[in-house]
Amino acid sequence: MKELNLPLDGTDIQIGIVACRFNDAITNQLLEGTLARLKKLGVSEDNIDLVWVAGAFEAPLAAKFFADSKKVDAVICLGAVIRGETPHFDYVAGEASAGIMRVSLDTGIPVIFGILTTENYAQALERAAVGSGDKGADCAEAAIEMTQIARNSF
Ligand code: INI
Repeated sequence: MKELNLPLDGTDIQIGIVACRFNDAITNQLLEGTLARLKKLGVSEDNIDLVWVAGAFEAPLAAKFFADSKKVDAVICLGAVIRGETPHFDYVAGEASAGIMRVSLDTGIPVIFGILTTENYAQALERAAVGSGDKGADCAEAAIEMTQIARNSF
């Protein structure tokens, strides 16, 4: 058995970030955590492109534009869909997650699912907050890890 021990090294990795304006206070927390961890892992600010979209429903297509450009190694989608605030939670959350997975598999570019799906606003805040859940930082790590796997596995 050969186990790959790939470095969590972001040097020379290009990242695209799709950020959702809907629930932007949550998205900004996620973004802060993502940017801080990308920097810590060695990703240069010059190698990060950020685009804002209306909401989670738009995230998959924006991710596809990034992926199709071939200018990024990975895309990170950040946002929050909160059940208590919308009767169409299942549609928005379901399409966002299915769309993101589809873009990832169709293009071969890792698209990281940093869209929180929670019962209420407090849960979303807790998971996004840099001092506690810091889901944004997890997404940064996942993006670097998947890029290293894509580059080194086969
Ligand atoms: N978009 C979100 O990102 N989060 C939500 O909680 C949400 N709610 O509650 O509806 C939401 N709706 C907007 C949607 O993503 C689209 O932007 C909109 O329908 C236009 O296509």
